[in-house]
Amino acid sequence: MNQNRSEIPALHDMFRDAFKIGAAVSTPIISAQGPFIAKHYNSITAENEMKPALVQPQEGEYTFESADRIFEFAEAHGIGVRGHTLLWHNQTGDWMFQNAEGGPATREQLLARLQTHINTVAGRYRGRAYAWDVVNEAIEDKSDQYLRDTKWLQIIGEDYLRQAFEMAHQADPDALLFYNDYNETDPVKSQKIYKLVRSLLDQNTPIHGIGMQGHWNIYGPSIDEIRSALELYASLGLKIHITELDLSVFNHDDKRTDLKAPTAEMLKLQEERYAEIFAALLEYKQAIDCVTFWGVADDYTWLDGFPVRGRKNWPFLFDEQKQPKASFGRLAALTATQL
Ligand code: HXH
Repeated sequence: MNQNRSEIPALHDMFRDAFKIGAAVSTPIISAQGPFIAKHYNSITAENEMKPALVQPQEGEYTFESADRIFEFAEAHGIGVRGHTLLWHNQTGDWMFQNAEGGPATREQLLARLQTHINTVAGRYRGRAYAWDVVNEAIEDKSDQYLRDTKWLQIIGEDYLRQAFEMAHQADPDALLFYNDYNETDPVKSQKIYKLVRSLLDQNTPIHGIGMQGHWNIYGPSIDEIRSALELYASLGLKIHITELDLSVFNHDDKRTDLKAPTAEMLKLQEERYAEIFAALLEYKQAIDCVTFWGVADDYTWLDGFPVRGRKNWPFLFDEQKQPKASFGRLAALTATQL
């Protein structure tokens, strides 16, 4: 866009009549890019710094410095915080699942640790996170299995899910509590997510929303698939947050590593996709109350290391110099006419 920085509208302001616009951050990124983040985003999520292994690396040994700084930054700028995440099968210390001898913990032991973890973490920030991803990625990808075969499932059994939400609600009664997952537009997986959340609701579990991660790319999923998933989840009467949006410029099976910059064709496709995806999200603005990008701008994305290590990716609305891309202009035009 051929504009001065001062004339560039704030991204979150473009969407003020629809939903909050968030970004995943880290403490170094907040230090380096605080004013840029505060200008464009009104919600933030810690990419890593509130995950179980980072806040409780060893039993009873809590490291809250980074998480505290993220809350302080947010509060100094009137930005909301989405907590991520209280229970996951990844980035959780091995100690969580082990007894003193290194064998498997018992159900009672693991439930007690879960209770302590959630009480300590969600309780520390009680009233300060407007939402928490309580459980991340508990559904199996293989179509013939329902729940992911994790230590949580093996040791506690299916009710670990309900228990986690009950504990989170007790620790922070005002926070909106989310179930968060990826491949959430897949027709088979989305039915399993629906089934899980339906069963939690049937047991009067305090769950308030579904987090659709949105790790998509410039080729898919199709808008029809995205719309069907939104329709299905909205039919539960819960809120939907898009929690980790990024549009990779590479297809799943593209393993190229030679590009130094996105091609013109990639940027064109990305622009079209951002426009059509946000048009669909605006149709569901009644159900959606936050759309979070899994990063701030193209200078850093977790996709630089996944699924191909060391391969640069350019998934966002702002380029490596923090300048708005053509995609940003399309969203400015879309919101000017639709909102
Ligand atoms: C998210 N997982 C997490 O929620 C977030 O906390 C993290 O910072 C980044 C992304 C997405 C994800 C899920 C499964 C996965 C990879 C990424 O596992 C795969 C491994 C190989 C191939 C496909 C998926």
